[in-house]
Amino acid sequence: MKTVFSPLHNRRDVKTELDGGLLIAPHEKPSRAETILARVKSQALGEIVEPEEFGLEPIKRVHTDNYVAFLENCWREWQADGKQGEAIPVFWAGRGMRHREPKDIDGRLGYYSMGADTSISEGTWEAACASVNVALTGQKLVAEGERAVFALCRPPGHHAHADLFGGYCFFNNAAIAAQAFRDLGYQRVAVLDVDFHHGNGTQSIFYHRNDVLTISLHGDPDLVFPHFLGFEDETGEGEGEGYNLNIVYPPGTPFSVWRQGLETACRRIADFGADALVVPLGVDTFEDDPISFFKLTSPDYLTLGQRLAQLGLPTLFTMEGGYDVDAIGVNAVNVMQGFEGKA
Ligand code: B3N
Ligand code: MG
Ligand code: ZN
Repeated sequence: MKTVFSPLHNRRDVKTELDGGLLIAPHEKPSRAETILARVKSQALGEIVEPEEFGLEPIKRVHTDNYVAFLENCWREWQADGKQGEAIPVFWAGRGMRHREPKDIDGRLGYYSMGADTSISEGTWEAACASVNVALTGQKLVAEGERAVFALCRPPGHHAHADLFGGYCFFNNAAIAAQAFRDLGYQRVAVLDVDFHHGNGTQSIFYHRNDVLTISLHGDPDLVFPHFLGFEDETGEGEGEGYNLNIVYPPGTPFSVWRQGLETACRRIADFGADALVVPLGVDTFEDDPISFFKLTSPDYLTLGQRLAQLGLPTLFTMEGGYDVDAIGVNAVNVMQGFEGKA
């Protein structure tokens, strides 16, 4: 299987993540992608491809023009305002307030974000654009006939809404790739999010549509991020009614239970008649992940890959979460090797 990778992911190297009232060292860090790449190489998974440049047009099929402009200019504006640290939102439009874009950078940071966990600094824009190019290059390779491609995206994307960043995400790589499949003539695209966290951005982007089926298996949002979306009664709206499926699990969930949801998801995708599959892949479902609470083990990721392959669809994997850096290379590449038939 080919892997698409961009060294430009390293341009995102923030020093802060607001957690527990402290500015801690970020969980989402460059070594994550480097570790996965090293495993791709050591396992000889396949060719490693640099991304093509796709520009902003495919991004704007999913994200609003104003949000894209905000991300492009945020760091410059923050610095021009004389701020000393990294850009972190601290103000939001609470209930009863106006949801309109303010002019100043503090207001705009709040307007375009869902939390204060995700700092912005020099290079975030370049890395986020490169991550989209990685996903779109993978999408193009699949459309050209590759059975499956691993888009080693960093930063991740599945939390990003049309006009919101957060949860370490800026552009929704998986949603942009799914839209690119549609724009190339694929009629029905399925997105199966197997990251520990709800794919709230992807759900939101396609919530009113019946041409992109969105499914996410995740930790109960009553207990974990993203807190305000991802419940099982969210099934889509309007034409999209019935085209969103959330499968929610409690702390301690082992693979034997999680895989029942995977089975439900796979049957739904087959019924839908998908002609392409995008898999936002997080390995923060791992038993030793520092911020999550599922109990998957490394061999379980082989089984996951095998099951996804049985769908028989052209498949694009986009890398999302996973923070046990010692294990993410093995676990992510196990999915690819399972997909290719390794037991
Ligand atoms: O959820 C957290 C969080 C939880 C536990 C932590 N510990 C135990 C130190 C620290 C942080 N933070 C909110 C932001 C999480 C973003 C999730 C990103 C992700 O993997 N999405 O798929
Ligand atoms: Mg998920
Ligand atoms: Zn995650």
